[in-house]
Amino acid sequence: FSSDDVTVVFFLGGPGAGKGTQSANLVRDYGFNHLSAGDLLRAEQTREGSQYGEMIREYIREGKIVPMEVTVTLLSNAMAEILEQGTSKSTNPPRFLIDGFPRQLDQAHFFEASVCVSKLVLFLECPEEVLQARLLKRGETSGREDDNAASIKKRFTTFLQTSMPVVDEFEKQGKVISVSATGSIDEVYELIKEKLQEKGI
Ligand code: UP5
Ligand code: MG
Repeated sequence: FSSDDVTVVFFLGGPGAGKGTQSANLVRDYGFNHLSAGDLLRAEQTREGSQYGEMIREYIREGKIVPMEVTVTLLSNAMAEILEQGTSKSTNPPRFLIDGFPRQLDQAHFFEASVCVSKLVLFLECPEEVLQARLLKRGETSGREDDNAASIKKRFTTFLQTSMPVVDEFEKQGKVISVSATGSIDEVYELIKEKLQEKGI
């Protein structure tokens, strides 16, 4: 896709930072099409006949990053489907909010070279203690296999070691909008809206 035809915003932040929660607000108010890489991987994991199911389950439980061929294919297929079926929200050009991807530098490079160059990166900043508390609480009811103390720790380590370099690189390109995500859901959303407005969105 050409970045003239579609607007891609990557939505990054540690595990439990609130990407999914704030995505719902952004879809409602800005006409974004929301694609969560984690949700797409979990759907593929349980899809009948998928050859990747077991592999995805193992990677997610260990907080490791699934090989990008799988993730990028799921994302670009989902984008194409939305555009082809005309189910895109009504902005022109269509906007895609890509939640939880790219989590590794080579994945950022590969996606931008083969699918689409991003316009912005929205980054939710949040300390580990806050993330851990949110995820342990959600784990009481979420049924997510990675919402337990051991997996949360691994997810956070992967985030720091492997995913933060992606944010740092986009920061150098001046593309990152960084928002503190420790406040309430409404407070965080207010900050996001302010910063988007500064960027003319
Ligand atoms: N909550 C949210 N905001 C709050 C606030 N301001 N105050 C108080 N509570 C708040 O929120 C998490 C919880 O916190 C919820 O209970 C919410 O109510 C509350 P949520 O909005 O779900 O946060 P989010 O950032 O989306 O957290 P998530 O757990 O989805 O983050 P992850 O990045 O860990 O998960 P994701 O699904 O993206 O990835 C899971 C795994 O898939 C990865 O670990 C990896 O193994 C794999 N993966 C890949 O391999 N490649 C990819 O490209 C993507 C994923
Ligand atoms: Mg999420």
